[in-house]
Amino acid sequence: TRMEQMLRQALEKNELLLHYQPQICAQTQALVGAEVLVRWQPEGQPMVSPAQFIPLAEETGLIIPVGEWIFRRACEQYVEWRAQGMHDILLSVNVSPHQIQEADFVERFVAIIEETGIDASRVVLEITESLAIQEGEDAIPKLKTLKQRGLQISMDDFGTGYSSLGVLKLYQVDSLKIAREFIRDLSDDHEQRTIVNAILAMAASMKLKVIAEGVETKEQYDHLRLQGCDWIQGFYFSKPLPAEEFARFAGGGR
Ligand code: G
Ligand code: G
Ligand code: MN
Ligand code: NA
Repeated sequence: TRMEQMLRQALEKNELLLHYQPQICAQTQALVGAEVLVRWQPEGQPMVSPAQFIPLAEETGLIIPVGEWIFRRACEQYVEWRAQGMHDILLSVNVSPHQIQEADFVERFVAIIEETGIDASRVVLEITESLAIQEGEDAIPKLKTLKQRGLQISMDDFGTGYSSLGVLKLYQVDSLKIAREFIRDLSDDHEQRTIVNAILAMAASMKLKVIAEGVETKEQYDHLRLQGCDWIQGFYFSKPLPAEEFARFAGGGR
């Protein structure tokens, strides 16, 4: 398709860019991390949402070079920020199951860590549970190897799809992200509140950090903070920001 051809060229034409969404400590409101979110701005065209082009990249295999570019660029940016004096926050990068399934996934990611010089313990790989990753049982030793290199693993969109308690143990995740769907109706839906409270209690007993996504209101933030949620990500604190704006946010001493 035309869009596939365009995406194929996007890397060489330098049309991909990264935004960074602040992650905030619920108790202190200090900046604790950034989620890397890719953007595609084709020349002379409107911005294409990753919700559209990531699935296309996955179908066509382009997710491999695109995902590698994203990880390298994000690590380079992080190292640059540290040299400029930014605090040593966490850097969370979404990783597609298709990337993990590649035979040389671990080697490629380790090489990027070494080449960029980023502190591996600051890197969080956000994985999503899916049939693809369940079937590829070799994902588990791969993630284990990366954990031994110091990286952290986070389960994205927790509570949707196939994610379960067993899966958290299996992948030895360090943290989980409560899916936006559960946060949305938090203030007025008793059932959603029960689910979120149960996830928080379960995570605490498993000694997992919890980050809530899609937090847009003070009511949602207050509820999560009082229930012991560790970190908050959402428009209430900030939308995803271009690199320069993120650096300003980080320096602004929230
Ligand atoms: O940023 P936005 O909310 O529009 O992202 C939409 C979807 O695209 C989200 O599900 C997000 O996880 C995914 N996405 C954004 N950036 C990346 C990325 O760098 N890699 C992968 N694999 N998915 C991404
Ligand atoms: O699926 P994943 O969690 O990787 O994607 C995160 C997506 O959520 C990003 O595309 C980002 O733009 C979006 N997002 C982040 N904060 C909020 C929010 O507070 N509300 C809504 N509606 N979307 C958000
Ligand atoms: Mn994510
Ligand atoms: Na998510």
